[in-house]
Amino acid sequence: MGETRIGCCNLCEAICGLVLTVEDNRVTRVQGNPDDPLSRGHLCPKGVALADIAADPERLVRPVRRHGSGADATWEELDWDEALDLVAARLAATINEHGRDAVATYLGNPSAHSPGMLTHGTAFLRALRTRSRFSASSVDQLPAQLVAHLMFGHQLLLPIPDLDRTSFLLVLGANPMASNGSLMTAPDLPNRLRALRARGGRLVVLDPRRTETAKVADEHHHVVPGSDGWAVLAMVRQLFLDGLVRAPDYVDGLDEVRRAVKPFTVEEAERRTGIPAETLVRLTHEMAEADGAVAYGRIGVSTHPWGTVTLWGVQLLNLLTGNLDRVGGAMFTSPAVDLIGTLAGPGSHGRWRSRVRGLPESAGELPAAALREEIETPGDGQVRALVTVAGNPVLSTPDGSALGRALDGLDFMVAIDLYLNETTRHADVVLPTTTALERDQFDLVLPAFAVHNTARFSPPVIEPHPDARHDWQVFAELARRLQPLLDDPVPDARWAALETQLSASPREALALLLDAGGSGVTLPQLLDQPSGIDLGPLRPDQLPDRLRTPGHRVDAAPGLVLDDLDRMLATSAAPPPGQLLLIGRRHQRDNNSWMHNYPRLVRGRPRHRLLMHPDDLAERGLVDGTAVDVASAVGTVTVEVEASDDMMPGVVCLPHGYGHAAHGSPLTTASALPGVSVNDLTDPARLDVSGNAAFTGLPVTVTASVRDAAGAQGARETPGPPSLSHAANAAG
Ligand SMILES: Nc1nc2c(c(=O)[nH]1)N[C@H]1C(S)=C(S)[C@@H](COP(=O)(O)OP(=O)(O)OC[C@H]3O[C@@H](n4cnc5c(=O)[nH]c(N)nc54)[C@H](O)[C@@H]3O)O[C@H]1N2
Ligand SMILES: Nc1nc2c(c(=O)[nH]1)N[C@H]1C(S)=C(S)[C@@H](COP(=O)(O)OP(=O)(O)OC[C@H]3O[C@@H](n4cnc5c(=O)[nH]c(N)nc54)[C@H](O)[C@@H]3O)O[C@H]1N2
Ligand code: SF4
Ligand SMILES: [Mo]
Repeated sequence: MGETRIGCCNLCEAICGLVLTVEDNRVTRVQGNPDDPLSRGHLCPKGVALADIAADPERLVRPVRRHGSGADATWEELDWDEALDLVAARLAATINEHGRDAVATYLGNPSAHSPGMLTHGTAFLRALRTRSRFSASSVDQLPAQLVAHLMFGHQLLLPIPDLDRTSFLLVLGANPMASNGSLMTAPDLPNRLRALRARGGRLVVLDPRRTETAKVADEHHHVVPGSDGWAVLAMVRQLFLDGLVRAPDYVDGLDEVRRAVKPFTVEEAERRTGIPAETLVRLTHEMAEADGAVAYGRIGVSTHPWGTVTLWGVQLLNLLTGNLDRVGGAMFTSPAVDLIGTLAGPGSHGRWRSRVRGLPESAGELPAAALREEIETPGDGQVRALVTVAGNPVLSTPDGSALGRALDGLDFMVAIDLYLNETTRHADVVLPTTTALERDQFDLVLPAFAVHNTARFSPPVIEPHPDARHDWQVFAELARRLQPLLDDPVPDARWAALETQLSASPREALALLLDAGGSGVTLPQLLDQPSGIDLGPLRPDQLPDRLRTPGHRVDAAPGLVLDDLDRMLATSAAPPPGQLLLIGRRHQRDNNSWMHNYPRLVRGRPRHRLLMHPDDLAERGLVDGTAVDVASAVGTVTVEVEASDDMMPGVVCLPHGYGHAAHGSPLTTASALPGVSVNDLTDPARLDVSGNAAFTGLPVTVTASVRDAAGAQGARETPGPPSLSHAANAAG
């Protein structure tokens, strides 16, 4: 029964190919596509739930406008023209009265997975011309982008593990068995890791929790959260000491690196990280001597007080062991569409500063952790209107509760989103868009991070709802309606260029980008081969040509990073007395803060609990399964605790993206789900030098709950806005 269509999943970076069964314009079956050259039939439970997104009766298809607020809010449906005119008029009024920076934007994670966002959303942002730009990048991968910008000359020149050919993979702060890989597009991770070990390769994991990935590794070491920089820099130092440095001749700054890592001895690293000194020495030698080795660090070392330093150290390990740009090492991809030199700029840091805290922009954006204060602090340039796109910063950025309160003080907020969520429920107007299965779907970004070069285009699998619009149509309409209302419109020549960009559909834009990419792949070929085109394994020996630095040289010793070493050296090794260090986690069936309203994904064992080592429970007289109060400098939440000997003693763990009930989610299934928002505890003052939020290693206390267990579902209202006085020694 039904018709078979080839499509793809856009929910995570693995970009799996799908075979879908469609009956009466409904997806009735989702399977992995065995003919996809990258995903080879892989599918995870979230991919199956793609069908639920398109069919969900609680998903918005028409614009809605809020009347009243908080629990009393009601939502009125608007027709598209009325809604778009209203939004353009309110944004124009704010800009005309208060200036362009008075409109802030926040782009959430799924915007990277929508072609229309990348082709048309970017044009809309350019039409707004605001410096108050925020996104999920600064609660995610900003340090990796900054390191690539500084060392290799472009924020997207990210070295990718050559997973299918490496013989030594060192993983820091990533759990690809649950996340399916990130800045390493690698669907079918379990089989790829099995193949690594079958060919005699080794997998070594450093993580404060014995994760699903650690459990399939050859070696796992617990590491004190936030301390990884000591481990990697001690390994770099060891390479120099033991004469193992094999850097290519296009590298500058090796002497500075050698001097800078002097204080990072393996003995001190042992004190800081908990990893024995002799283990660090051995791992250094194993990596240097392997036939193709690569170190890879992700969220656990990116949302980290020293994310930039640590990821710099990770790239130094690859570079100095001769593994950059080498088969089996850390390699650059050759995607059909090259974003470098087309849609993406080279990156930047510190070209301007945030108004309130003076934080430097990075990659043209300000830290998401600074959005609340920019809304609440009066004065010139105060943010008075907000545009969110596919995001949920109330659950996903530090001290989200305080941000939620600040949103109610805005003059105007519009959200471009599929749902009323914990953030968009504060909006005045929500403009919904079609979902991935209803639009042309192709990846502009993720093939640039993939472990194998492929290209793929998927036409719509089902017809969109007749009242729904594509995101690119919404962006184009908003930009066109805004322009004539501005006292100071976009100058003619620039507007003409934007109008050209807005009037091509994403499909047409793709054809042009493919031409510019020079890979030889054309749109007709992609349409002809819906399972995707195999462009071969990652190619070695692209350096130094591929580098975007002046003179095509790697800068091994960027000043910004070296300066931050002093901040790291100045911290004490002793953990705060009586406190535990909080880390996060992901589960295969969670997807950041959304998809909790699909019953098939939330079934089963509870996943929201605080994980704690049994010794830490015993020491506090706490009992497995009971409610505990978890308190940080920012707030307190009450949640059930679960004993887990996977945890490093002294470390506790909560997932992000929960706390729907306490944050007023109107969605039936999600709001009935237990759990709290970890970002009611995280601290906007803790930042990496890039401006990225430092979620990990947050000091907390855990005590038996003073509230009854029934209260264990809610976040407690946190008293007043937190003090930002410790911002100066942020991330301490
Ligand atoms: N403490 C802690 N906090 C974290 C993290 C952590 O590890 N620990 N991780 C961080 C990371 S890595 C990320 S990426 C962020 C994610 O945080 P955000 O990007 O702020 O939010 P998401 O949870 O991804 O919410 C996505 C929203 O986009 C909507 N959406 C989905 N698809 C589409 C679409 O096609 N079009 C439109 N217009 N909307 C769509 C969904 O309905 C949902 O409301 O969270 C961060 N927050
Ligand atoms: N199922 C699922 N898949 C996802 C997502 C999802 O929400 N659900 N989100 C997607 C997104 S937006 C992203 S960015 C990626 C993230 O992809 P990953 O980085 O693989 O994500 P996590 O599973 O959060 O893994 C982070 C690991 O870091 C560890 N960690 C925490 N602090 C430290 C530390 O200080 N040092 C070290 N060494 N380790 C530490 C944690 O214990 C955890 O195991 O996943 C993507 N894939
Ligand atoms: S691994 Fe990611 S891309 Fe693949 S099916 Fe699951 S959610 Fe979709
Ligand atoms: Mo992310």
